[in-house]
Amino acid sequence: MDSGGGEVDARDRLGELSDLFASRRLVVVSNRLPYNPHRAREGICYIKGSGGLVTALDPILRLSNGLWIGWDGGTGASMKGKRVTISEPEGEESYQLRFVDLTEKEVGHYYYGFSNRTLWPIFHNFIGMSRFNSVHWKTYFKTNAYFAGTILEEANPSDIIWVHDYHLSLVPNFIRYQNPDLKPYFFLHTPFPPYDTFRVLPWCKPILEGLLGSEKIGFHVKGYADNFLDCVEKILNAPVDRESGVVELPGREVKVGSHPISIDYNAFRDTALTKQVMKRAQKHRSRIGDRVVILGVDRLDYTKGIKERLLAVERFLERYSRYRNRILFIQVAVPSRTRVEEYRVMKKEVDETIGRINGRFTGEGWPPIQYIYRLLSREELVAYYRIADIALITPGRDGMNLIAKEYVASQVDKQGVLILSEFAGAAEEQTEALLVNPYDIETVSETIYKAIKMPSGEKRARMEKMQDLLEERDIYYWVRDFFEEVS
Ligand code: ADQ
Repeated sequence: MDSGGGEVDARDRLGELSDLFASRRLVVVSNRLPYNPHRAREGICYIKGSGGLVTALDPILRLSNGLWIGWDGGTGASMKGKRVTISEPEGEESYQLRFVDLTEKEVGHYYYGFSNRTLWPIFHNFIGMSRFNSVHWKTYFKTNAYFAGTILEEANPSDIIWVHDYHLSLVPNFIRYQNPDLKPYFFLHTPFPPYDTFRVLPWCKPILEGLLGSEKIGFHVKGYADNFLDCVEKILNAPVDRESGVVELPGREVKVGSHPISIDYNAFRDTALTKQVMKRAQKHRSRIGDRVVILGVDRLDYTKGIKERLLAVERFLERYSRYRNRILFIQVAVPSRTRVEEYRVMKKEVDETIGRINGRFTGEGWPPIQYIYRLLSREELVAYYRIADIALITPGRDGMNLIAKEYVASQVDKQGVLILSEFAGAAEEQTEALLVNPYDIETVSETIYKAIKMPSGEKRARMEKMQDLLEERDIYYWVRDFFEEVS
């Protein structure tokens, strides 16, 4: 996704906050850098990632002459602690990347191990999937210290340091401990679990202490912030003020707030209106005919509820037999964390379930499920959003879920229906969606029927309300809202 307008656009949309970033350098820290280095014949080239965070922060970093610190993702073009300047596209301000170099072993233990086999499942309330391994923890600790060391080398007290996500939960305290003049901000992109879940983690205390090195900690929704405050109170015995969202520590306060992340609404809407996307969408339609298109898009992750969703589609086909051969469920999945055992097992299950359902319901050569297992370009993705009569977004647990928002923004004809899990952070704002419990297969299948039967006027009214809110609370609103009280 490209916002298209670059720095000028970002200035406009950041409002007064653009002055803050123009006068104080923004230093973003995340596990992965926004650009992936690749070895090409003419040297190393940098390919921009497609995530929402990159899209939002790229123009802000440019106007701030900022710096992004992170790992290169092991793309094979080892950057060994290098610093490079991103000066493309021509004519726009540049900003810098500082590479944090990780060994294979560190990647295995810190990233695939503690981050993705311990914290990821426990933060999503999948306790049974969490692995507790003290070697992974030690490497996580050391790697966080290493990231913090890099920040200490690069940053100065006038910088705004913004650390992102569960991979780096210890970084804020490491920074503050070594240089109290540096004041890091933190945003967690996953949910934060309730006390009874979080306390199961043998390292729950140092994780909380690590996060509390921040000036402010942001969560997507109030429920996650409340869970965090509960844990701080019960595990660390620290006084918290729930009303104002503050943890009181000796000599300072940590602010805790909810700031739902969003998307570049205008960019998605504009992409949906391009000739290129319309052509693609028409091509799909002429292939599919007037069948009802139901769409699921996810990173292939066990938290996204793909298996249960497939079972709900199967149940729908059982219950509403007249719709056999009259619907097409398109599941788009992007490969994810394929080195982790749980993800490989899950992929096998999804493959088999799709095969079984297609085997069972394929009539006259038309299988009810089309499965696309790869990363799509922005245009390809938006073309699918455009033709989807129904988006079936049913994670078992999800910090926010940007697909739900991208679907709404791309619905320029306002005739789509969003079926959304009540366990996604997005459900708190997208209240005009049909909200479902993704584990209740029967009700999800019924809701698909309800969505098919929804009158056109109701579809339009619901979609307009969701679009209005999203247009106002886009990704720039998220940044403004998070940094509102910083001067
Ligand atoms: P994710 O778990 O990665 O993010 P999500 O919010 O759904 O989940 O974002 C996925 C992104 O990947 C979307 O922008 C989407 O367009 C893109 N994507 C997915 N499948 C794709 C495909 N096949 N091809 C191309 N692009 C694809 C984490 C949290 C979420 C939270 C975000 C942001 O788990 O809950 O919303 O961070 O904070």
